[in-house]
Amino acid sequence: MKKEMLHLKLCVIGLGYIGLPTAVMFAKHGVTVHGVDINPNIVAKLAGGQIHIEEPGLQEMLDEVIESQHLSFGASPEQADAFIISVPTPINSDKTANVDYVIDATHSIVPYLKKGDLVILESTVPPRTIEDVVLPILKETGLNINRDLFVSHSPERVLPGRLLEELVENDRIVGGINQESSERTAELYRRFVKGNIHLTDATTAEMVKLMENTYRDVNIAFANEMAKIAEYVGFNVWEAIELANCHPRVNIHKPGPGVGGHCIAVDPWFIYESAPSLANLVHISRTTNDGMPEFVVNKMKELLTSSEHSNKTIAVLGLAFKGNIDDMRESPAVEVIKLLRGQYTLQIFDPHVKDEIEGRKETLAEAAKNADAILILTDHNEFRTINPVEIKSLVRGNIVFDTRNVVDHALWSRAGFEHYVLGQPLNNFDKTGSGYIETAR
Ligand code: SAJ
Repeated sequence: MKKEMLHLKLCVIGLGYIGLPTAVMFAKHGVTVHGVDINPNIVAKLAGGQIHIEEPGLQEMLDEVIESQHLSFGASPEQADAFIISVPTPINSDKTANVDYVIDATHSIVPYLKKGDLVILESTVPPRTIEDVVLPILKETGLNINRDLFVSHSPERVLPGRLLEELVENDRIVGGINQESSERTAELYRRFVKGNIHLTDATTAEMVKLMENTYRDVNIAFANEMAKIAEYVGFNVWEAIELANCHPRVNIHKPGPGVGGHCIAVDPWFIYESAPSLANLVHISRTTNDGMPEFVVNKMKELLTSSEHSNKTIAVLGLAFKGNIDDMRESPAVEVIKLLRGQYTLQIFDPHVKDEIEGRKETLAEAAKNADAILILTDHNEFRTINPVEIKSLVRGNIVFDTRNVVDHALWSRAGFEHYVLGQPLNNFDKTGSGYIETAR
C-alpha cells in the first residue's frame, strides 16, 4: 500500500442513497471522511446524527462513526487525498441526461485539489462524461491531469434495501484515465470491498454500468412484446418463458405493466443520446416498455365492457415500481392510474407506499369494497397471499386483471373470479380451476 494511502482523508460530494452509505462505510473502515451536500437540511440532519434516507443498518453505522469522530459534514468541500462525487444525474424532459450536478460538484472541488489527489465519479453518466466533461473542469486546477491528478469512474451498482451488504460484497468496476488512476482507486475501495475489483478505462466503465441496466430493459421489452403476441396468437407467455428458461443459455425476464425506478427506465436513454442513429434496439425497447401502461389500460377497459354498472370502480393494487419496496419513482402503476383517472372511480391500495395519492385506501378491504374489477400492478408479497374468498364478499364485480402474474389462478377462479393475466389470451380464462401453468418441475 502506498504510504499516502495509509492515513487517508476522503471528501464525499453528494450524500444521497449512494454517497451517504459510501461515506459511512469508509469512515467505519478507518478513513477520515468529510461529507458534503448542497442541501442544508440534509447537512443539518446528518450533523445532528440522523440519517435522511431509509436504509437498514445505516443509522447504527452512522452512530458508530460519529462517535469515533471519523465522519464530519458540511456545505462545502475540504482538502483531502481523495474525492468521491456521487450526485444525481436526472433525465431532462427531452430524455437527455442532465449532468449539471456532476459539473457543479466537479467545479466545487477544484479549489481544494492538490498534487497527488484522486477524484472518483460514482454517479451514473453518459459515455465520455469523464473525458469530455469532468477532465476539462479539472484542468482548471493547473495540475497535470495524467501525472499529478488521478481520475476514475467507479459506478455504483447497489440495490437500495441491501446497500450496506452489496457495497461490500458486489464486484466493482474501476475505470481510470490511466493505469495509476485505476490502481489507486481500487486500492481505496479495497478497504471494505470483498468482491472482485475489475480495472478498465473510464469510458468502458461508464458503458458497463449503462449496459447492465439497458440489458435488463431490452430483455424486459422482449418479454413484454412476447406477452402481446401471446394474447394475439393464443398462448400463455408466462409458461412459455418458464419453459424457454429451462435452456441453459436463455434467461428471459418477466413481462409487466412497464419498467419503473430511477435506473432502468433512465439509463438506456444515456446510451441512446450518445449515438441515436445506432441505438435502434435500445430506443425501441425503451418505447416498448413505456407503452405498457397504455396497453394495460386498454385491456382493463376491454375487460370492463362486460360489467353492467355505468359508474365503474377499480380496486388498484400496487403503487410502487416493483415488489416489496415503497418507492414510486417512474412507477408504471402511477402511469396506469393517471390514464384511468377521470374515467373510473379508483380505490388504490399499497401496503408499502404511504405517500398521499388521491383515492388511496389504508386497507385492502376498503379498496376492494364494491369494486367492479381488481387490477394488480405491483408484485408485493402481500398480494400473493390475498384470500380471494374474502375479497369476493366485498367486490360487486368478478374481474381480476393480474399484470404481474402474482396470485394463485386456481384459487381465484374457484372463488368465482374471471381471472385475466397479462400475456394470456382473453378468451382463455382458466375456468377449470386447475390453473394454467403446469410444469414438470
Ligand atoms: N421488471 C420487470 N420484469 C423483470 C424485472 C424487472 O418488469 O423481469 C421491472 C420492475 O418491476 C421495475 C423495473 O423493471 O419496475 C426495474 O426493477 P429492477 O429490479 O430491474 O431494477 P432497479 O431499478 O431496482 O435496480 C437496478 C439494478 N440493476 C440491475 O439489476 C442490472 C441495480 O443493481 C442497480 O444498482 C440499479 O438499477 C441502479 O442504481 O442503477
